[in-house]
Amino acid sequence: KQIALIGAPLEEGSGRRGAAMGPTALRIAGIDTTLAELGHGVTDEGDLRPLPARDLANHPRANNLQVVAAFTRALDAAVFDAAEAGRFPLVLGGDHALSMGSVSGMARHAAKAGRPLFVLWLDAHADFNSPATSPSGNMHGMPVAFFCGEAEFAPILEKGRPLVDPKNVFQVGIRSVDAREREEIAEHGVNVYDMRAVDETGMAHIMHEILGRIRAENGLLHVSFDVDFLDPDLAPGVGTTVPGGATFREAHLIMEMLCDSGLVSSLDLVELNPFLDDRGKSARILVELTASLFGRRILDRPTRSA
Ligand code: DIR
Ligand code: MN
Ligand code: MN
Ligand code: MN
Repeated sequence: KQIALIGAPLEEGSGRRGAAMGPTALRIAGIDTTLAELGHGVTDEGDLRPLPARDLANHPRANNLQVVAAFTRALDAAVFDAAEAGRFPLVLGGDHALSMGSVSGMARHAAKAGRPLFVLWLDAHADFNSPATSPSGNMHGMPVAFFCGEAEFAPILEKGRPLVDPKNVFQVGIRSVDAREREEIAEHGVNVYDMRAVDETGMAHIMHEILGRIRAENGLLHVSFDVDFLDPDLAPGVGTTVPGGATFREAHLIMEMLCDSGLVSSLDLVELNPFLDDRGKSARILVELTASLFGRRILDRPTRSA
């Protein structure tokens, strides 16, 4: 594959400092060399540094809207351009508000190709708040509502942009959902596999179900990986840890099955906060998991189809 690394040092969506150091930590942990060693062509496009979107009014219930909007626009363009050029956009975050831009860029790319876009959301949180429902006002809790067309609270991207059908969103690992958010995800038909579902049915079964549906509909798949999907013992370098997260094996199996499926067209690595990390541990785990998504194997074995 030809992979475009796109740095998005956004932290203003998260309500605390530190996530802006994420792209640097992922580079220091060797994201570029690791992917190159697997035989991929890797181009590092560096970090986006957009100026705040002064054309937008700030919003009392959407903190730092101008900065988040600027990154959304810059990523929408950078991810779309990379995908159109036949490259795999890999976004180095940055907080999860950046997915407003990366997913929107992929939604435009998919619409142009006449294929549906699916999103696999690996997270402790559903991120389906809007300014009206959010208890915090932090925009990293709003990206799914944004790219599904719910949080149309500001003209961040042009009207009529391609949206993602909430029924094409699969959330895995969820274990912290706000009250109004819970009603919203049910109302809109988001496919949620919370940690209880992972415990009861197992990751392999869940992934077969998800990948089977995407393959049947000839979809493109965007994967958005929030560090807090993982258990905090494994990955402490994130601002919003929630106990009871995915184990290394559960996360690794997802990556191996995604790799075998050949369906993944883009990836975000988000919410890494190196300031809170334990000697680069979380950054290194993200690089390991990404390597598995891009073809690193334990042993060669016959591929089971989804
Ligand atoms: C909470 C926390 N649901 C909020 N969200 C996230 O502020 O909306 N934490 N995404 O990582
Ligand atoms: Mn998130
Ligand atoms: Mn989260
Ligand atoms: Mn709604």
